Amino acid sequence: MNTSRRDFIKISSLGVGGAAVVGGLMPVKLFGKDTDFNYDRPDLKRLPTYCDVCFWKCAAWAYVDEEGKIKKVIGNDEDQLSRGRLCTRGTGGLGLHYDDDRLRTPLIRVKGKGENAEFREATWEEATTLIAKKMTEIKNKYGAESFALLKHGDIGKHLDHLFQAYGSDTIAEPAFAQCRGPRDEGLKLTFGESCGSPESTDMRDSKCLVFIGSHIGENMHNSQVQEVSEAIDKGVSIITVDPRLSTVASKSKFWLPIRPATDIALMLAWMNVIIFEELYDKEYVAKYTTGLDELKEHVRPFTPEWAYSITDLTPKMIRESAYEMAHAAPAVVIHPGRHVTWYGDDTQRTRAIGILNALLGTWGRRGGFYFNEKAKVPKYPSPDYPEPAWAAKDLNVDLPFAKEGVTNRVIQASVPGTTLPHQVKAWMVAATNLTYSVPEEKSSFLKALDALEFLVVVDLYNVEIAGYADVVLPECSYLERHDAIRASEFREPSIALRVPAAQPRWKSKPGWEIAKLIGDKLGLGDYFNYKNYKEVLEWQLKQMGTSYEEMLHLGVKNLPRKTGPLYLDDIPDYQFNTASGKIELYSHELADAGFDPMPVYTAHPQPPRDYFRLIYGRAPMHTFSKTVNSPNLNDLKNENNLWINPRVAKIWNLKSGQEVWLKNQDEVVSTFPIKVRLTERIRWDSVYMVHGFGHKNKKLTRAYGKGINDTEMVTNIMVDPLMGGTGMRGNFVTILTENPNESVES
Ligand SMILES: Nc1nc2c(c(=O)[nH]1)N[C@H]1C(S)=C(S)[C@@H](COP(=O)(O)OP(=O)(O)OC[C@H]3O[C@@H](n4cnc5c(=O)[nH]c(N)nc54)[C@H](O)[C@@H]3O)O[C@H]1N2
Ligand SMILES: Nc1nc2c(c(=O)[nH]1)N[C@H]1C(S)=C(S)[C@@H](COP(=O)(O)OP(=O)(O)OC[C@H]3O[C@@H](n4cnc5c(=O)[nH]c(N)nc54)[C@H](O)[C@@H]3O)O[C@H]1N2
Ligand code: SF4
Ligand SMILES: [Mo]
Repeated sequence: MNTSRRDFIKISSLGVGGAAVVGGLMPVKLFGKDTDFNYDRPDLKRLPTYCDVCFWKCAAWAYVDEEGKIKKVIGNDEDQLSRGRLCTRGTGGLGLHYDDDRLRTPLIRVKGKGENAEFREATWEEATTLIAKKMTEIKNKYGAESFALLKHGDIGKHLDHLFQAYGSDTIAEPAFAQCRGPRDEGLKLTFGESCGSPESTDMRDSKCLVFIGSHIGENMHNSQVQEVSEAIDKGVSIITVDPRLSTVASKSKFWLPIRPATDIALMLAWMNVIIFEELYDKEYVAKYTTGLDELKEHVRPFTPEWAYSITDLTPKMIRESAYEMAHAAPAVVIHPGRHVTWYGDDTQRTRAIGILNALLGTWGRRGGFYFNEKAKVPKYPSPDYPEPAWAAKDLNVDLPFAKEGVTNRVIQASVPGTTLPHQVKAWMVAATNLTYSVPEEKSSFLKALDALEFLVVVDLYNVEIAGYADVVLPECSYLERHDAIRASEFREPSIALRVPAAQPRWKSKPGWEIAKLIGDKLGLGDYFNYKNYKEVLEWQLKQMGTSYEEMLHLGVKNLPRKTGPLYLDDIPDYQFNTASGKIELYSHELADAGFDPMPVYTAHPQPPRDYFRLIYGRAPMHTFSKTVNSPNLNDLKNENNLWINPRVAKIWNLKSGQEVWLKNQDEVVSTFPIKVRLTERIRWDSVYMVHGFGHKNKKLTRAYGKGINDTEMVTNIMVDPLMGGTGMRGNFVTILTENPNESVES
């Protein structure tokens, strides 16, 4: 297929901004004349940072002029994660610094809750004194464990430290149960380890790439997009399984427009073809895996013909795509995805992906998956943490494979009279917009919010969740703060430094200082034995054989590997970290816990008449709900659209650009309308929108009322019984052409 890297990048932008993948070329005016930026200007200072617009954490340089104004952020050439280029969001990340809609001072709620809340401004002294007082009260009354931390992002590390010093390990983040949890647990069950973040996919050297849902190119995880581009240049063949012609599907040799929720059936059929046509890597399978005989018997009935009526994919297509990957093996990546909480059997779907990779011998092979490595950053000296009586993990009763805190369990434990073994009484919510990121389970979320004795929100913006907070604290943007050393796992270990490129705007403060202020007030000063975070960084960098000064010049430092080779072939007698020491095609661990030892296809409900499955994903220029209000990125896309197949539009008499409202299977109606986008690129049984829009808070002046928040429509949650992931794609919506909210209001 005649695709070039430039085409991929161009299309990856869906029209705008994609060129920024190749660094700083954003085709919009960032700040006046600076689009023709001259980095050698003598009046500019260059300061190291790593991007915080998403969790890839690309190392970058911030350019600051003599007046202290940040003019530009660009990728650090030495960084494996950015390779000198930031994605559109990273380039536009300056908007998080310059957005005047940001929180400016600490706030204390005086009246009302939620959308009607009223706040007054407070000093840091007053706000942190109140927080420390409440934390002490709650600890005395119920134990520190009943104060939960729900967090995401870089501030998480600082607050983890605060909470553990205080005595609470009731900590959870949406990145587990709403995102990568099923993948990580599914891969661990199979290979004894996960693929990590950044994922250890050796895509630059792959001959075949298989994307199951994973929509690289819209999902803009930087080095992955660049490696896929590189592989395309080298003639990789791509297989994409997606009910929607995603960006990467449009660059694929095979686009398999699967009926949503049937992926496991396809994978079983692929296994059937690969095993019975003897296309698997016999030597690898014999040497490194266990359970082939059981797997062979298990998949015997699951022929492509069997899968046809389930998946809507022809046997020919299933066979040919299986041949394609088998012929390229082992230089194949069947990508395990990242946001995988779809249908509640997601850990098992990831197991199926793992097993396919194992059959093709890709794990630990060039062009497949390499063994990654992370730098060890020494812990700054502080006393041991007290041992909490219980932790978030103890709320994961009946979830034997939930190895991290599960957000929904913390929420359920906060509802009065919870059936869970412990009751949560207060939350600190930091850098996560829970009303957007965690779907509600039978409205337990609102019940919990109502019952909490105390809620602190630490955010950049006055986001929806802040309306329920007793105290709101403004963190400054990543461009205004020191942070922990970045030690991302990759082909080589590396460290990267973030220093402030500007002063915190208004009265906002960095996360480390917020943690320290509260810690000091709680009498935990020994845990925060430094004046500022620079001291911590200086100490840590010195231990690592470098220095703060050196890192100011380098920004990022790649270190030699210590854990051995990248690939299996160079390691004699490799033992996997599973009970058997091998890759477990058949999992005794699962069988012993009463679960299917090999993935099984279960039929999930399909949309009833006049309803469509709601599916969602990413736009290349936004990160979730957090960049929608950011000036530059909002310029690129300020609302989401509803993708609808033209055949459906004809029957429903819908026009392109028309505003519609949605109603879901539980009669939940969208707050705002969304504009129709007619496109053949989506199946007729599904509608699609980008996550993160439809903000309800009027203080977000650019984002308010623009489009629909998909989470609002996600009221049916399919919980993964292995690890508590909240499957969000079992929701069906019908389309309303008249404003359903008008009559209620008038
Ligand atoms: N620009 C940008 N990039 C991001 C992010 C961002 O916010 N913005 N967020 C980052 C984060 S944290 C994550 S976790 C990742 C998420 O990105 P991915 O892991 O790539 O997310 P998915 O949920 O797999 O991708 C959504 C795709 O799944 C398809 N899909 C829907 N239902 C089905 C189905 O039943 N079967 C199949 N096969 N496909 C289906 C949709 O059509 C859509 O194309 O993106 C990361 N990258
Ligand atoms: N319906 C639905 N739900 C989803 C998803 C989906 O696609 N659809 N995606 C899921 C996935 S993959 C993930 S990873 C999660 C992500 O879930 P979240 O991490 O909750 O994502 P956001 O909604 O972007 O919330 C980030 C919050 O951090 C704030 N923020 C931004 N910068 C800073 C800062 O420097 N400091 C502080 N303190 N705050 C800051 C933002 O204002 C925002 O409130 O959501 C999950 N939930
Ligand atoms: S992928 Fe983009 S948004 Fe994410 S850290 Fe890198 S440059 Fe920033
Ligand atoms: Mo995620």
